[in-house]
Amino acid sequence: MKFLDQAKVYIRSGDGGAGCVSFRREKYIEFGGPDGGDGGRGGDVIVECVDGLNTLIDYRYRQHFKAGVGVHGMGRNRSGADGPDKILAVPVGTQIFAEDNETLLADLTAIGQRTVLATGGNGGFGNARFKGPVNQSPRHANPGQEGRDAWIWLRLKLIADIGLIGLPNAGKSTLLASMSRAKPKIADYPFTTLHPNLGVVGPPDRKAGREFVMADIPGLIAGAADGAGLGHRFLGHVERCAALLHLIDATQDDVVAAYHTIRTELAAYDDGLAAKKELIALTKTDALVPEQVAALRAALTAETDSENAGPVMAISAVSGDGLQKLFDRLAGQIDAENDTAPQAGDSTDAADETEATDGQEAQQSADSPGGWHPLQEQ
Ligand SMILES: Nc1nc2c(ncn2[C@@H]2O[C@H](COP(=O)(O)OP(=O)(O)OP(=O)(O)O)[C@@H](O)[C@H]2O)c(=O)[nH]1
Ligand SMILES: [Mg+2]
Repeated sequence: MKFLDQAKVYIRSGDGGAGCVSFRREKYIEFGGPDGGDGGRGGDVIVECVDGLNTLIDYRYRQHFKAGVGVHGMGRNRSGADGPDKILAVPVGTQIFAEDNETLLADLTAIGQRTVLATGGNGGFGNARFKGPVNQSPRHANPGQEGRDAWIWLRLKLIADIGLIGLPNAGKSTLLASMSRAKPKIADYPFTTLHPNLGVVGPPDRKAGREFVMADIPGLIAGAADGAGLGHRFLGHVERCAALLHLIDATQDDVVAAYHTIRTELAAYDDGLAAKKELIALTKTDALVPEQVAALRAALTAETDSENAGPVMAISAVSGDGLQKLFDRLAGQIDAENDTAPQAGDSTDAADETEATDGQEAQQSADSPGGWHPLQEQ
């Protein structure tokens, strides 16, 4: 499936149906009276987080989403049907921004989470509602309220447990391919990977048990903050990882400089990312003799912040050396992070908004159309 992490779409909630003006007129019935029904409510536009998606590619081909309109009320006190809601299915980790691409409207981080983006218009009251002791044959009814429309941005930030970072050609995709069933493109030239890949990593000994998700993103180079290479564009996808795995190619000339290049770019992107727990692994050790590997590890250990990073590991994605140890450390790190991280109360926003919608319906009054500002509730 093609990867797309940003899309702009148009949404419109349904108009409410109009109320009806009608009077009962039947043979042998003396006092008919008003019997115009209410209009139906327009449908909402709802965004819902679903399982089994990891791209927004569907939104490249379809950009307009309109909820159904409410049906008009009819005589004999028949109310119009409500318009059906329109549900936008998005992958976990999608954020919804207003048209300015800055104002965050919703952040969907758990499967099943829903948020109403635009509430449908209320249906108008039929003339039966306006009957009173003074005016017993009202000849007016309310029109339905109009739906709301807006352009919004969908932005996907993948949610993986481990994010792979490193210079181009460091062997990130090779490691993902050897530890999971993902099949990213691998080649010995820089910028082979042009978009993030995800893989479910299981234990290298293939015994059932612990699994986690690892994300491979395109390589970073010096000056990425200023747009060099593919720039910082994909770093957002590792923002929410429990930990980063920094891969350093052991066969290059200066491993310490490579380490600092990436650290500088992380710091330039965001302080939060630079402070994130980072494990460091020297890779391609199959191409070197053990003494060389030991020397490089010592050089790197001296440079790195061992409190954050811990001991530098040595692995080879090709021969499989060190992968079991790497797996154990990554799994341990994810567990440690999950224990300390506060449990996110994800669904509260969505629940609040649904309640608000119900409240608005109750508020509807004949004269003043209930105020509803679906795109302003921040
Ligand atoms: N000998 C050896 N070669 C490796 C190892 N890991 C990766 N390589 C080689 O290194 C080259 C680059 O590997 P990739 O996995 O494409 O590197 P990458 O970090 O994903 O690179 P970009 O996607 O361009 O950022 C390929 O030719 C791989 O075969 C390893 O453990 N040992
Ligand atoms: Mg790659």
